[in-house]
Amino acid sequence: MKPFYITTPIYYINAAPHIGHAYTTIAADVLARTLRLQGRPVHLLTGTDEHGLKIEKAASAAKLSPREYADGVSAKFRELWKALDVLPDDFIRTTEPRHEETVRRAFAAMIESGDIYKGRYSGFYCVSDETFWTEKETLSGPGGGKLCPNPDCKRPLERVEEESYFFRLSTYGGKLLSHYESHPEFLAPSSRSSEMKNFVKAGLQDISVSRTKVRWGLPVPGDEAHTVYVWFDALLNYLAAAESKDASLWPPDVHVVGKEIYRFHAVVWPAMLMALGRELPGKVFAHGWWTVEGEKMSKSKGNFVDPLAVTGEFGVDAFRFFLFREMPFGQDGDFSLASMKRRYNADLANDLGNLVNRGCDMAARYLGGAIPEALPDGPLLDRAKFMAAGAAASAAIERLEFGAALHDLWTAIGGLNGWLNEKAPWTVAKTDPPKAAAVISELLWALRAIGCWIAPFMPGTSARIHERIGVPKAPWPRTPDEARPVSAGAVKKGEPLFPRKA
Ligand code: ME8
Repeated sequence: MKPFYITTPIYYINAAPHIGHAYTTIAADVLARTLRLQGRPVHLLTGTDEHGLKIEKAASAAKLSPREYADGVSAKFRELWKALDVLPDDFIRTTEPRHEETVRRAFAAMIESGDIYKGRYSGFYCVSDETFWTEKETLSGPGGGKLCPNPDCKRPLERVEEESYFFRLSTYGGKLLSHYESHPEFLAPSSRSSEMKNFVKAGLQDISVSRTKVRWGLPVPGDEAHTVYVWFDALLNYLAAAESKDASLWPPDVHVVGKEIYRFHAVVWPAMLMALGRELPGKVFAHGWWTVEGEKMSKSKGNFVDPLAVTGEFGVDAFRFFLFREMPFGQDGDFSLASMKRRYNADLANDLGNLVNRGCDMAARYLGGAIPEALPDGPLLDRAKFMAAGAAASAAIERLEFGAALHDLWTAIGGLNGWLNEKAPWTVAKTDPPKAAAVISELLWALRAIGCWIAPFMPGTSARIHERIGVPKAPWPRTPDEARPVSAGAVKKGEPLFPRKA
């Protein structure tokens, strides 16, 4: 069976990783974990984007050679994924021979086919975005200078006048539009598709794919005065990684990217693949952006949030949870320590943590710590409805609707809390101990399922819940039967999973 191939963007290494980077990669990891729990083979790719002027400048500011600089920052990204419980199957660097070889071959093949030709570029270049702009597209700045039209950038642009290779993007408009039509799931979320379609319908220009002024890059095959434009280079990482591991991985099932790089992934990249005669990815999904305390994160404001600072205070799982609970995937949202704390206390300490604690404490007290072999006759809980929440969450994750998945799960957790208060086994125990025991064992059964369902978002917490209720390893239950209680598990009382934050 072909592994489900998921990619994140490869990250620029001109700055230390921040919560925006963590967002894309954790999203991909949540999807990967969900599919793995269902027993499907998955291949998750991430990596670092190491060529281009931006990196050359960052290296020189750090007084290092680009390669030394790249080695250091790329390693930081790898360590970050480990610290955030992200499990990539492959990590590609654009300075690796396997990547460089693919770029060289692709460039040469496209020169050969006529999809790349030599011309002269005259226009503007944004070093920060590594993006070319025509004069018409730019904004006017002070003193007649031109500014980057990306609303999140607006930095001064460099005027570029040079010989350049061009990719014949203009010839792919019709083919792209018919692909969008025949594959309605390709552009996602659907709210972003009209923007891409309109951009293509307005007419595509050929794009410059080489630079003569950038030395830190791959030489154009046969013409070393030019280096390959960093985006042409970077996009090919998805193909290079697949070809070097297992050719049957191709095509990717989903590229998860941020909205600001959607055009590269939804227009330029599929056109490049068409030129190369390769199959297109199944889906290109654009997520929204985080601001911090209402402000865009930027070097000038110095307000980048280091994910490790957040996890140091709240734990890895609370951070992974917050990212997807707080804003729907695909929309923009705001990060603040105050909202993180609010969610932590309400959803994790109160709703989930207390429920687990109550279940384990009561099991210790009324069941002697043992999980009963069989479920009570009941049903005391609407089991079908409860199980439907897990199935709905899993289906939502497959649609990359992570917020909806957590909403379903927390509705089920809220429902369990309400049900428990209504059944009040601590009171019933005084008059009808078997009935109280039945409610508690039903609760443990439900906690086992909750422990499974939260695993993609909160792998550590999932394991701790299962450990506490004496289920060392649990598969993903899709039906009540699969979620049957294990025999003779020992329930443990323990510390709160999420101690309240003052
Ligand atoms: O674009 N909120 O790399 P990158 C949410 N090298 N997501 C954010 C964010 C924020 N504030 N800031 C960044 C590149 N991201 C290229 C990709 S792929 C062939 C080449 C996300 O390091 C952003 O949306 O600038 C993107 O998905 C990812 O971080 C990488 O950004």
